Amino acid sequence: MGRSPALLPLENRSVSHTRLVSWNMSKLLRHYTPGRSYFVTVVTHNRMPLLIEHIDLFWQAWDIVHTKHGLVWVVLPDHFHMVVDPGDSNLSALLQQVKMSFGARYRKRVALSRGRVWQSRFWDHAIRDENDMNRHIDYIHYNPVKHGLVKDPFKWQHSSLSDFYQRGLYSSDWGCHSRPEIEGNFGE
Ligand code: NI
Repeated sequence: MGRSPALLPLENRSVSHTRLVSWNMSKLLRHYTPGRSYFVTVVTHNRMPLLIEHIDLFWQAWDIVHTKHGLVWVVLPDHFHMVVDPGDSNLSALLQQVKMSFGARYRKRVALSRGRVWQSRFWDHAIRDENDMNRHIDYIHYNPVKHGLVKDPFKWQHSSLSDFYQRGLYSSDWGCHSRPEIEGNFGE
């Protein structure tokens, strides 16, 4: 049974998402260098579920510090997973900037003068090869189902799955009927 993927309205996409749509897989792989791309998991302080409600601030924080490297991503209420190529930056410093930028915007919006927004530590894993990359891409796209937020991964708007679907990299019923077998530690 055919159906269209759940696409974000264009105005809800940040600059970096819009650019991602036009990338094809060969370009994705050209940007990906073994040992230079990292899977990261970053969690909010006390797992406060604030990211989706303030998703605009989240992408503003990314756009300010990093314009092109969020290749694969999912944002959940209390954490995010992403494949990041930090380029010439240091991964920890980059994530610290994103966390601080979001934190400042969030506190301003909710009129908090102080308070932690993020867990201080984050999980990172250097992508080893193409298989490892694919495993992490699937893990990211299946994550909203894993966390019980949706039954169909295409129903979760806050991931790069629809971009990958548009590029012909997933079938429209991927993850709906069977659970992808994805082993490993992902910093959940
Ligand atoms: Ni997760």
